[in-house]
Amino acid sequence: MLGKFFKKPADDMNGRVPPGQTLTTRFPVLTYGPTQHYRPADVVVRISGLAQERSFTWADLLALPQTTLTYDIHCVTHWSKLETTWTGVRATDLLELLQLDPAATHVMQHSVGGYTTNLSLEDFARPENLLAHTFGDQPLDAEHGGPLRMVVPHLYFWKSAKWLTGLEFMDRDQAGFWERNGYHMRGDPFREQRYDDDA
Ligand SMILES: Nc1nc2c(c(=O)[nH]1)N[C@H]1C(S)=C(S)[C@@H](COP(=O)(O)O)O[C@H]1N2
Ligand SMILES: [Mo]
Repeated sequence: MLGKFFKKPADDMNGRVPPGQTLTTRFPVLTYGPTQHYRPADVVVRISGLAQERSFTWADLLALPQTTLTYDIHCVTHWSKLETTWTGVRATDLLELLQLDPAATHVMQHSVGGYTTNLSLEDFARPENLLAHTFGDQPLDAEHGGPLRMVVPHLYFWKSAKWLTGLEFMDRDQAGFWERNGYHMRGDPFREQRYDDDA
């Protein structure tokens, strides 16, 4: 089933490629349901739950420091893509502007269309995580979550919500869309945490 675009890595590149993954040079689209279409003017990231409520518009986000980072991404459907370059606002830069309730330990990402996915605060607050609007040197395509998506590269890619609309802070871990449907609560690709019964 390995087609033209997928190749098994010759080796794991000294641990760079997680177990059970094959490399692709394409950029597959993985969406449950339709691609959502919304415009930059409609982008609002709403902060809710155990944090002082506030909203970030497109202009607000672009006024924050912008960071460009290159890293590998890993989808639970067994493809990995090396060296993807993204630009956006670091999750840690956003967090500095928020007033979190000290009880907050987890965060739920919300998307246009109702997709959700959960993270621990520790997994969210990593300096490589971006609220990204640019892929390579182009505005992020709608099918990949543009105008704005999360990119959380150390976890399987379902943990990176496309068409981000909200971050809800919580005092316990709650399952998002795929997590309710059998996926792992954390999703570390290097531990192959694909399904909820994986260690
Ligand atoms: N809103 C939303 N975000 C989503 C998804 C989705 O269906 N809806 N799919 C997730 C999954 S399973 C993956 S692998 C990645 C795919 O991102 P891509 O389509 O840019 O490759 O987005 C994640 N974020
Ligand atoms: Mo996925």
